[in-house]
Amino acid sequence: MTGGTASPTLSPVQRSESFIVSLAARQTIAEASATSFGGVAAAAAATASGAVITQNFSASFNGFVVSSLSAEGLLALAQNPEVISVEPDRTLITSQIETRNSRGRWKAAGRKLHWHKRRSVLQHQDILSAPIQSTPTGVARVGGPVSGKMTAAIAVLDTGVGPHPDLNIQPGYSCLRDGEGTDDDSSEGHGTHIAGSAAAMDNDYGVIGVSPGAPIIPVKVADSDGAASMSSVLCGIEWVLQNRAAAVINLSLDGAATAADLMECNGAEPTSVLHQAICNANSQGVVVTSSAGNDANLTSLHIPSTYPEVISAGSLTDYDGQPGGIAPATGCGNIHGGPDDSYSPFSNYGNGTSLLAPGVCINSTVPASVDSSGYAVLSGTSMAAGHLAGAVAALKSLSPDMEPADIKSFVISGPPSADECSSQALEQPSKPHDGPSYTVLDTSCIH
Ligand SMILES: [Ca+2]
Ligand SMILES: [Ca+2]
Repeated sequence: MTGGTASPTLSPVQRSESFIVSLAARQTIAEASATSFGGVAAAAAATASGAVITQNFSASFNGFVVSSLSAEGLLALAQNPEVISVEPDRTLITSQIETRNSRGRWKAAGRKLHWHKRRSVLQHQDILSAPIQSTPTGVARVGGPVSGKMTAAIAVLDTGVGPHPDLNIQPGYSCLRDGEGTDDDSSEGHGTHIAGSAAAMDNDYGVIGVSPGAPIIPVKVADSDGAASMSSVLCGIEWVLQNRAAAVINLSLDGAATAADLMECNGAEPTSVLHQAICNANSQGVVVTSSAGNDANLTSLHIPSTYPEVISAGSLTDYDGQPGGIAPATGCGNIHGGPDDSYSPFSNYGNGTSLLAPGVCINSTVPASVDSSGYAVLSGTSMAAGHLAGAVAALKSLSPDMEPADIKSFVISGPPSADECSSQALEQPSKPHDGPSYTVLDTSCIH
């Protein structure tokens, strides 16, 4: 719903419990509270609706989240000239589809390790046996871990991350306000698994990520079922930008695109608040990566992957960490990944898909509450995004001043022409759907 004089349709949005209000850029939050919203608040009070501002935003976008808004208050807000848009809060879900625990797979158990911190429910698991470090197929398939000091932090806006000793987890933030902190309490270990593909540490146990040991900033925006409200996702982006907490934000989340989502940032017609927030993150040098989604349909119908300012990963099926398509399609669990080195059948495709990265039968870190070994196999475009986020963090670590648009160009098309790597032939696997082909993530020219 846009502001101005147009009469909004109230029926669809009245079902929302809260609304996200975007204000004109020149308007500060204080001014909004004192003037524009004061008028609305008065209207709300007049109808005894008890509208409450629950979150304020200034770094990701200019605006607030309001709850308990009456129909009259909503109408007044939408017609307020300082209000750019009012959109109902909506829900995104995590983009992971399959799991298989790795319990029992690791017979060459090596050293013992301690979890650095434990949730109370894990306290009986004081010491765990961990496997000797191996390079997961997905990390090998994209060219292996990048060498160098990985200093660029990755904010994983997800179900939480860890605890996990094979990850360099730094203090983060929970937008859920559930008192549970930033540990990953999802049944699959979704956020933790993504963090491992991106940045598991190079040590003598477990796995190694694309950007080994890069700081992981857990930002919990999704509940244990993998559902994230739009306001929580915005809260996470706001926190990262306010605190300059990370160089990369990964959103392995998927929601349905609306007409507003397809509008340009800062254009004549307002775009969605999430889109504007991601553009604003870009303008502050923060790269946003995402999953294309697992619906086997058009990426352009999904957020955040449809936004041009996001780098989004579709899923490549690979079973052996090597190109060539010679590995048997044994798969894992019940996943139908299709043949080796092909576009995964479940992956979204088409415009908005930036590139492909491995997303089938990926072994990575999970909390001990998911698997006592600390490692498990998952599939989905979420996992593809984990590899992509790691590659972007490696680029930002080695070239801190590189702009988000240049990083997107690099990971899709290879380095600039002046680079010694520029003549590399970027692999384009056959496509199962109508539409363009995509290159496969390749770390070999990140140095
Ligand atoms: Ca490791
Ligand atoms: Ca292969």
